[in-house]
Amino acid sequence: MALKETLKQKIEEHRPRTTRLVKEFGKVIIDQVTIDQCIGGARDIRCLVTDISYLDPQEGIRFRGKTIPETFEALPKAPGSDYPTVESFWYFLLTGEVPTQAQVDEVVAEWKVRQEVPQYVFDAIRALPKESHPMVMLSVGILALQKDSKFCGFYNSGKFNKMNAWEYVYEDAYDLVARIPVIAAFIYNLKYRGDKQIGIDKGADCGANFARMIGQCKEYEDVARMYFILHSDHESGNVSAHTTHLVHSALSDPYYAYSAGLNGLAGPLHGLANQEVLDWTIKFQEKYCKDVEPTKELVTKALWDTLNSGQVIPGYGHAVLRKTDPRYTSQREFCLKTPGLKDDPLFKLVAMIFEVAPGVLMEHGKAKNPWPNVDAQSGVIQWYYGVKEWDFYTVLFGVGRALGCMANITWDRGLGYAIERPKSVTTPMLEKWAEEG
Ligand code: NMX
Ligand code: MLT
Repeated sequence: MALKETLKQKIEEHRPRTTRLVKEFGKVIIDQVTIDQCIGGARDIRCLVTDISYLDPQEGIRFRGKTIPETFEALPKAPGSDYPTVESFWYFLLTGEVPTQAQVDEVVAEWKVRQEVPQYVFDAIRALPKESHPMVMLSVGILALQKDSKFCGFYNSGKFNKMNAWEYVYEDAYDLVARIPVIAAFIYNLKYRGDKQIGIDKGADCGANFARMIGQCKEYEDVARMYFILHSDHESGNVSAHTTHLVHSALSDPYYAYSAGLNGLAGPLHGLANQEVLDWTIKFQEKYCKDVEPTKELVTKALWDTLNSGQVIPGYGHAVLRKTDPRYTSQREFCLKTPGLKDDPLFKLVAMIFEVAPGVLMEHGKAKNPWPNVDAQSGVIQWYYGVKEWDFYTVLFGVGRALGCMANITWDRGLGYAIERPKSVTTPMLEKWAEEG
C-alpha cells in the first residue's frame, strides 16, 4: 500500500482509541502539578501525547518503539550503504511500519517531485543581510513557502472539515520535509561557498542529494542520512517539537508552525548547543593547547573556568535524560568505525571531554544529568568532513527535526487534537496555596 493509504488506515484505526479515552476515561488522573514544576518550565508534567517517539530517561529515545540500533537495523538501506534512506525513515515515522523496498522506492520517487523549491523562497533568503545567522535564513525560507500551503488553501476554501483536514497537513508536511534539505543546501552555498549553487541530483536519495548539493564527498552521504534520522524526533515536549505542535494547534499551517519551531531550535540551550560545542572546543585548543597536547588536567581546568564564569558546558545535561544520550553513542560509534575520523585530533579531544566532564559536573553539583547529549558529538563529524562553519550545524539539526515535527502535526490533525491552552495562575495564588500546604 502507498504511504498515504497506509497512513489513512492507521489514523482511522487509531481515532476510536483517542475518542474512547476522552469520553470514557477523560477524568482519570495521570499526574499532579507542583509549584516548582509550575515555575520551573513544566518539567516532567505528563500533558502531551505522541506515538511517534518516546524518551525514557535511562534508555533514551525510541522511534516508533524501536531503539536507534533497532531502527537502523530494521529499515531498508540506501544502495551500497549501512544506513537507511531518510525517505524510508519518513514512512516509518508516519505509519509506525517498516516499509518494503517497493514502498521506499515510491517515497523516494514522490520526494523528488516534491523537493522543487520555488524561486521566491531563494529570493527571500537572498534579500537578507549575508551576515544573518543561517537559522534566520532557514526560518525565513520555510515561512516563505507558506504562500502555497495546501492546508491553508483548504481552510479558506469553505469546505474545511475536521475529518480530512489531516490530508492537507500531510501534503504540506511532505513538501516541507522534501524541500528543507534543498533550502539548507542553498543557504550553505550562499553563505560559505561564494554562492556557488549546485542543482538537485534527481537520481539521488535525500541524504545523497544533500551531500552532493553542498559539494561533499560520497562518504558524507551516510553522515547526512545518519544525522537527519538521529535528530528527527525526541518525543514532543522539547522546545522545537512543542512549539511546532502549539502553533499548529491554532490551525496555523505547517510552514508557520515549523518556522516557529526552528526559532526555538535556534536557542543555545536547545539546538544551538551543537555550534556552541565546537566553539568551546576550538577556543579551548587556542587558549590552552597552543604548544602542548590536550590533557585531562587541561580539559578539567577549562571546564571549571567555564562553570566558574557562570556558563553551562554545552553538549552536557538534559531535561529528561539521566544517562548518556544514545544519539551521542551512535555518532561516537560512527566515528570509531570510520578510518581517519577515529584518529582525528578533534574527535580525540571530544572523547577526552567525555571522560572528564561528567565528573566535573557531578562535583559542581547542579546539573541533574552530567552526561553528554546529542550535541556533544555531532559537530566533530561535520568538522572532519570539512563542514567547518559551525553556525550551520543547527540548520542540519533543523533539517532532521522537520521529519519528527511534521509527522507529529500530521497525526495531531488526524486525531483532531485541540488548540493548546494551559491555564496560568498568579504569584499570590501560588503563595496562598503554599501556605495552605
Ligand atoms: N553545565 C552547567 N550547568 C548545567 C548544565 C551544564 N551542561 N546542565 C544543567 N546545568 C545547571 C542548570 O543551568 C541549572 O542551574 P541553576 O539551578 O543555577 O539554574 C541546574 O544545573 C539544574 O538544571 P537541570 O535541571 O539539570 O537542567 P534543565 O532541565 O533545567 O536544562 C539543559 C537542561 C539541556 C538546558 C541543560 O542541561 C543545559 O543547559 N545544558 C547545556 C546546553 C545543551 O547542551 N543543550 C542541548 C540540549 C540538547 N538539545 O539538543 O536540545
Ligand atoms: C532534543 O533533541 O530536542 C533535545 O535533546 C532536547 C530535549 O529533548 O528536550
